[in-house]
Amino acid sequence: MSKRTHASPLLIGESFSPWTKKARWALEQCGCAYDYKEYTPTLSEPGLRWRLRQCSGKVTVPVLLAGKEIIRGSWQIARFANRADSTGRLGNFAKTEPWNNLSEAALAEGRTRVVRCILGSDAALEESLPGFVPGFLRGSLRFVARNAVQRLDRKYAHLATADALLHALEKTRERLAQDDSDFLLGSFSYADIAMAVVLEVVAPIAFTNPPLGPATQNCWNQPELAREFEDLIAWRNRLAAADATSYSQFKARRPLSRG
Ligand SMILES: N[C@@H](CCC(=O)N[C@@H](CS)C(=O)NCC(=O)O)C(=O)O
Repeated sequence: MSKRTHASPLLIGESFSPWTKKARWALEQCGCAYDYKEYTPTLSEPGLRWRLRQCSGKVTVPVLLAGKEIIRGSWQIARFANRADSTGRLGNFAKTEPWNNLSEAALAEGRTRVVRCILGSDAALEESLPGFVPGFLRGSLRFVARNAVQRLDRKYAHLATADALLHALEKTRERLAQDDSDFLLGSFSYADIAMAVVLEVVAPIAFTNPPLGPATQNCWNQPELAREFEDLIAWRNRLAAADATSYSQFKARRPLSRG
């Protein structure tokens, strides 16, 4: 992460969430210093509503609080970061937008897969309880976790469309092969971030704090898709392994295979 200062904007996010990963990656690529606060679904919601002065309607993270400005969502945060960087490191956002749309659709399908997998696993439900819940209580509090995860399912399932994930991966492969380049738009841009993060719902490598339990990690992995798109996994790994195109959640995982 970039060096923190007292006046740094505050990013509120979930370290396991691909949308938070997109926002952090974008901010760091642009050299924007930020403080980070982890959001716990359901438990952190009242605090977030208070910060946003929003008592009704949906709230989601990531959110960036920059002075009096509230920047909601990974796309707007990335635009904010790109504006703050005189070199426009993240590229032309008009050209990037179709890639971000593909990424959003793929991640929506990916999230619904993960959420449904957690709902089908007692172990993953127990792992999703907050860290302060002692082990011996987890089984009996599973119903609390199930209610919270069902709530997330209801909140987001309408965004998921079948095959959006497959479609996004195929388009990425096609484009990378076309130009025989590691960058979707010729040089590193937010399009690469948006599509590389899609692989975090197929074979995640970003460091997550608090760490995910083994049953939950299992739900974030799609071994069949990972096998089918191992060329894209290798591409994402190359971006993550190179200083010029990486960010803190990848660097924390090093050494990372370049293959
Ligand atoms: N389009 C938004 C999507 C953000 C989003 O879907 N956030 C989810 C991540 S799973 C969230 O806030 N979940 C926690 C909750 O709804 O309580 C973005 O780009 O940031």
